[in-house]
Amino acid sequence: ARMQDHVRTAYHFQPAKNWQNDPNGPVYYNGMYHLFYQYNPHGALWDVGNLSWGHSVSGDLVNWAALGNALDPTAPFDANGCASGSVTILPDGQPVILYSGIDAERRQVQNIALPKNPRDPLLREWTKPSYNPVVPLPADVSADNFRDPTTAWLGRDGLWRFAISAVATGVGTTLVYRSADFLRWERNAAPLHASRDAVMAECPDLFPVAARGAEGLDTSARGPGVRHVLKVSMPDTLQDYYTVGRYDDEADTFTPDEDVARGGGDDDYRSWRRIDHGHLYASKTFFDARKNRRVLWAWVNESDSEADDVARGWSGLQSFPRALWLDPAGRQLLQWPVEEIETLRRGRAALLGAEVESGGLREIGGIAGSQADVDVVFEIPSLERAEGLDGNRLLDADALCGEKGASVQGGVGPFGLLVMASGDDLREHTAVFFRVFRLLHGEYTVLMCTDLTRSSTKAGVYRPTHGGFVDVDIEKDRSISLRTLIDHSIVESFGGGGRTCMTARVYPEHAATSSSHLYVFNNGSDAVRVPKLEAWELAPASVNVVPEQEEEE
Ligand code: DQQ
Repeated sequence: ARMQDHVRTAYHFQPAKNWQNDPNGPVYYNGMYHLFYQYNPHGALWDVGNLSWGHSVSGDLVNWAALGNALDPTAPFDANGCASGSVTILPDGQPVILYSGIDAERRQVQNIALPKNPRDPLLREWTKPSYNPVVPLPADVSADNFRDPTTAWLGRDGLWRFAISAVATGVGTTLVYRSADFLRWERNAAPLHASRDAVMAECPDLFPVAARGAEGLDTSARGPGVRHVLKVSMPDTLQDYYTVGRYDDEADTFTPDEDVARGGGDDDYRSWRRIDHGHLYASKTFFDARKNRRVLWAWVNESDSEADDVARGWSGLQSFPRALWLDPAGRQLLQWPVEEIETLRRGRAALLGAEVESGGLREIGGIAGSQADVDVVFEIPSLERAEGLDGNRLLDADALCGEKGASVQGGVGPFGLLVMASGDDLREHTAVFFRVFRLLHGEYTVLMCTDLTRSSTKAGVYRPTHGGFVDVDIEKDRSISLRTLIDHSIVESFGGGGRTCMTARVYPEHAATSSSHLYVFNNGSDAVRVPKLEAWELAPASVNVVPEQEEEE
């Protein structure tokens, strides 16, 4: 029998074993959800020569059945790895994979793959046509900087387009290719977007959002009432950035909305908004026609040591799938765990109309704290004692959360949750909390933090403080909500109704032998009210469970 693995999650997507990274080709097809993912079938660590596409299917985005690999590096055009890519459903219902191969000469090229048997409802086997690559490496693009094609969309001229990351003549750029038949592709002279940076932005995603309402749109949607989001992943900061803007569907260019460009200007992705202010990368969305929503997946890697990953035999999670849409003001995305998570809810604990005094700590008992879904609203009776903040610290949320951690007494806040806490003495705990500041000109701002400094007593674990401001009008609202999903070694938090999201990895040692606790705390100077707190224990989902007899290969 295998040793109990207290780091393994209960309802997050993981293969049964080995390394996974980027989500690839998520799609709703023929009544089923598919998730492909970057997978090393040979071990728990990253290995560029061993990039395959793992493949699982689900009826509900919660329970997953593992299928055989969809792609392995077997052909001359992907001999050194099948890197990231997407799935597009053609108008006749035919799904197509578009992916980056690292070819026998180590050039990055773009390939397609088709279902071997189009009548197989599970799309188990994929064929890579021998005429690949469909897009060879362009002359002005460096060999190792041309990858991660998006889901394609159809223009009003009847041509397909996809976007892809490249470094072209030394400039980090997102290119657009067009095709009438999905086989012969031509590059648009103008890039979709370029930065002055020499760093390649990975895993681009361009998708439409409705100007109003939470409904998602098909990737080819256009017309009045449709706006677009461009998202990229930056390998130097390991963060995903996005901005809302205008996509010109004739010129195939994207212009960020001016009021969204923050700090460095719109050609520096790092000044854009963040998909998540914690530990999350390589996100990718798809349109879910079953529920008319757009859903985001993302890779959440480990932050303990490689030796630990090898000992456990696996590495990497996918974030819990999130529905996303534009906030009513049109400036930012709202993200929220897909509602199917509620099918896992079992025991419930609640606080209704409680007051948490200055220095207060209240346990939310009666449910398993290591597998929980917490939904809480904090009401702020007075902003009078808010701490002052210099405006230049607004670009510095991580550091600010470091200086003003959960145990540093403040004015309005810190208040929030302590999760994955050891019950005895709180020796180990992870704090997710808010702190309200008053800026010099009198406006208020809300900082959200996930403080990992006491998340684990184990040596060699990365324990940062994650921070982000929450774009709400606290003076008007006088309350702020927090939703937190806890799953053994991952804590995903959604502040202000999904305006600011924060994912963290935690490795508490107490969880190996004892249960984890959940608390509400307030280290501000005044009491805060908790008009509503509901917490549910979540049952384990069935995620890629391998039948006993198949376990040894
Ligand atoms: N990982 C993939 C690349 C992508 C990077 C390879 C992002 O295609 O650019 O596994 O994590």
